[in-house]
Amino acid sequence: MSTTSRGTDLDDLIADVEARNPGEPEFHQAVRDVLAPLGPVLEAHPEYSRARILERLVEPERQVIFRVPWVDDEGDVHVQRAMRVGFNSALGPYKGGMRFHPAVTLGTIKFLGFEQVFKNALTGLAIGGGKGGADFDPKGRSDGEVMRFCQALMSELYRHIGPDQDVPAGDAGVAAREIGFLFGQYKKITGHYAAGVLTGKGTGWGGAQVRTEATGYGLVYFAREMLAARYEDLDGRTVVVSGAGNVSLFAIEKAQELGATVVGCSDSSGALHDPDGLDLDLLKTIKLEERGGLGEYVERRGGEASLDEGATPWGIPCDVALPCATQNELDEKDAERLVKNGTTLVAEGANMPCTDEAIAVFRAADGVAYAPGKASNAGGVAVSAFEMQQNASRAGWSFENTDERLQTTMREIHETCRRTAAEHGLQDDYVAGANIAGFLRVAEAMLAQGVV
Ligand code: NDP
Ligand code: 2IT
Repeated sequence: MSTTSRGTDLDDLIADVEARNPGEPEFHQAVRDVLAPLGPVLEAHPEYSRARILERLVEPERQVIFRVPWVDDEGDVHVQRAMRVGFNSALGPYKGGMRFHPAVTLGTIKFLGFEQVFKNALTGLAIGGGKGGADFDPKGRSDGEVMRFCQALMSELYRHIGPDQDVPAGDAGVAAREIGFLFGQYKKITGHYAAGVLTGKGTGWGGAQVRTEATGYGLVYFAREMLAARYEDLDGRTVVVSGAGNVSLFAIEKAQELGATVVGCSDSSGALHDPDGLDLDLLKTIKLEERGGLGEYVERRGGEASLDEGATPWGIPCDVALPCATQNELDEKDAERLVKNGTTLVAEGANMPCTDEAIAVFRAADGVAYAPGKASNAGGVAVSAFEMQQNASRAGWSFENTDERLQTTMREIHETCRRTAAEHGLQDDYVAGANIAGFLRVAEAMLAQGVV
């Protein structure tokens, strides 16, 4: 890999990150992915190396880890570990979601926080990068249990967040219900109705229209731009998404609206194949209202719908693949199957869903366009930033207006990725375009703000 003018080898820096952050492979992976295309940029900008921009970027500005004890419906006490990482505030307050999942570790949150820095930069909005979460498993928990856990978590988190400091939102396992409970407890403790302290609030009390739909819709808007770049559109295409959560369901909705047939999705029980096209109303009832599994869908839908238990959906032939479940859910074999089955577009709805080996397969394949999540799933955080704007001005935008702005934002991110890649002699390279463009915006702000 390239050497910067100060003599800092990028490989040395990655080795240093690995040594200083042991046992955090996802964080190492995210750092590697961002740094890989930066060699020529650092050569062109020796001032970044002199100011140690990269060394500062890979070190979170702050990390808070705390205990969350809570009581379940039977009266048993549980102890969870929660955390919030403020990664970079050069462009604005720390901004990023909270994830509730039993597998959450500090390494997970650091990888997500690091990605968020560059994603947020790509939106062109005034938001820094941060992320948080807890190893709490919401599956099978009652509303009362989830409320008590959220209240216990906020009893510590409240002192670290604020509309100008750090603004959490949802991520996997955290959506409108949890944001409501978190906000209620923040208000109770502080005595302030600081609407801009959290985003993803209910639309009746400070939440932005379209925030619920924004990541999935934005992903499909981005895919539409990728297709348009080669004079194609979504109409008549076959699509497969993974996951059946917030991002997936609204990606399915928008893809269907734009004329695609979505024939597969997945959840933790397995891969659902519905050759007639997914019945989204039924899927939403089962996944959002009943919090059930995809086996229910097969029972109630009938026809040719089937569930392949424990499988990923990447064996289902499709033109467009949208991984929207979780990190590293699509590996090299999955990528090879997709390419073999004729998939020509892969856009990430989840954060880092494709392994490095899978990405290499897509990039080497002829005629396959691949977009990394930090570009294609930025619609969610963009509408979160719109929510902050509305909260600060005590205004409310309509659904149509917000959706229009989301479309514009996704079009601009797409354009930024392509232009930046082309400027560096890398035609159609969304990976290089996204990482370089995100990096340049953050680096310039850090340089201007001095050594802090
Ligand atoms: P949700 O919790 O709403 O949904 C996640 C879905 O993926 C669920 O259906 C879940 O199954 C499934 N899933 C999770 N892990 C696995 C696995 N190992 N194998 C198979 N299925 C799995 O999360 P979101 O939709 O909010 O987030 C999904 C991804 O998108 C995450 O990577 C997140 O970071 C990213 N993202 C989210 C944004 C947002 O606004 N929410 C914004 C940008 C990115 P089950 O239903 O059985 O639990
Ligand atoms: O990964 C993400 O971009 C999110 N989970 C959304 C973050 C936000 O602040 O809306």
